[in-house]
Amino acid sequence: MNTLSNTQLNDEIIQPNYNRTALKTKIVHLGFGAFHRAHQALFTDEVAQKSDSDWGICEVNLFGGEALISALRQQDHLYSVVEKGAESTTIKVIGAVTESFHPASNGINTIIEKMAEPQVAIVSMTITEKGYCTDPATGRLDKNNPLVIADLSNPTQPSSALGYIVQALQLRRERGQNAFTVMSCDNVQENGHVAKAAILEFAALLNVELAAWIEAHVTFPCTMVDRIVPAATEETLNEITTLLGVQDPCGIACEPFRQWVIEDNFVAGRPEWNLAGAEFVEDVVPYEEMKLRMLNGSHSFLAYLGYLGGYEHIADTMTDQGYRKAAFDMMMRAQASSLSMPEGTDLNAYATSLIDRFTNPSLKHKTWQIAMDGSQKIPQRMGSSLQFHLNNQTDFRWLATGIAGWMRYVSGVDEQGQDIDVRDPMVHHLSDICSQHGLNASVVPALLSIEAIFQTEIGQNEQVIAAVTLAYQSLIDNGAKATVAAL
Ligand code: NAI
Ligand code: CS2
Repeated sequence: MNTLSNTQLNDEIIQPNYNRTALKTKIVHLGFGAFHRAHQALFTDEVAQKSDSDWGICEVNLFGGEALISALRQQDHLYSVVEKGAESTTIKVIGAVTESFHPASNGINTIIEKMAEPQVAIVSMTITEKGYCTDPATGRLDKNNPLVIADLSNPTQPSSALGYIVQALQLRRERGQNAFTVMSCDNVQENGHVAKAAILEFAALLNVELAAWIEAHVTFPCTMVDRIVPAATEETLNEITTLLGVQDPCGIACEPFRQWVIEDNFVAGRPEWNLAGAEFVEDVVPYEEMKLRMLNGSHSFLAYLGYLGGYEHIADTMTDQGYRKAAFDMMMRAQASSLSMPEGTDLNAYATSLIDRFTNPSLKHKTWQIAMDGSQKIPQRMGSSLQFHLNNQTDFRWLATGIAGWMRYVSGVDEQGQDIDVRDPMVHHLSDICSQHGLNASVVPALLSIEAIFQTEIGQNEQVIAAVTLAYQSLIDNGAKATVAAL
């Protein structure tokens, strides 16, 4: 069978120019999803292209993605990334992956033993917001999470990322080895701090001495990650086949832009990701907040209100002047105003560049995809800035409309009366509440009372209840397009 690894590719395709057999598995990455393929793995590949780096990655999918791991193995762990700008396209073959595993095909122990190998210096993650098993409103471990309950009662056979990491660290401690760095690359506010708190709390419930060892030996750098990487579609995979001349089931398309800001705090070394454009800084938190509020906050706003308005993709919403203007105002008036950035940061230029990126017609980024897991996303994308506006008594109507859009969306019925396929770890709870109220504004205080999503200072605040109710009523009476245009 012709695969990426046994096919002679066209010279115009950027391919590994280094000796792949010299790479060592020094990173184990949990979450071989769309994003990691086009971000961390690509940066690591580029470092190997530009230096004598020996940093290789072992890819693991803990949930789903078994077929992807199997396909990756069949092509010698090579895969392609297509960068699609508005006018030009570049294709690269990534060579930085050395191994890959899935618990269903390789067993849990194989993965934990890999993480415990002494040369493994970093365990990194893109496991989605829900992978941290935390309460989204507070970022603390959710002890009622079924994965946490199961892993605490059977810690040597874990299923959650936390369980795997703690078990691997337990083995390393037992064997007198050094620790590894745990690096979160998820869109989670203060992702390193959240990972640290969840892992320490989880470990302490098993063994306080282990928790103390982890606290003393492991670091959890925060990172700000950015690149728009929509889920692969049949269309993008066909396009990749045409460009490569061979099928690549692991191929992924993304935008040309990429950014990675990393707190330089690694216990056992790290690749020189700066050679590929990453920035190492002392404090990432302001950059994370900027990106989460301005990019992701307006993305969620466009996802809920765009889907309701009949727009399938983010780029489609940008063709509607009402949405385009509202997204810019959301960025500048609701979000930028809530940030404290290092001197010299030009938030107006950042917002303008985000609108350009959202407009890229080559990227088919579905509003439905971004609308997923809203219970985990809304608190960090809109909650903190909402609190800022309450404290300062400033205008937060864009945030209220975004939250109302989410509430209208999770009702599960669109403006034409068609079902919406709502994906969310809290979907049952949300749909119970929505079905009690129907499409009635009384659902607003009921949803705002979910403390896992809205801290009481927000959820019980009369101004918030009134503003979200007003926006929700407008969505019912006038629909999403008119509500957004009236902002
Ligand atoms: P994806 O759906 O392609 O992959 C999701 C990955 O998460 C899979 O590897 C899956 O195995 C893993 N996963 C899901 N639930 C899990 C759980 N409970 N525990 C452990 N692993 C779990 O999604 P994609 O696009 O790769 O995004 C993943 C995350 O990367 C996002 O949630 C976000 O935090 C971050 N990210 C994504 C960007 C994008 O544009 N796609 C850009 C910036 C960050
Ligand atoms: C999106 C992000 O799916 C979502 O929720 O908002 O994945 C977004 O594409 C990235 O954060 C861009 O860096």
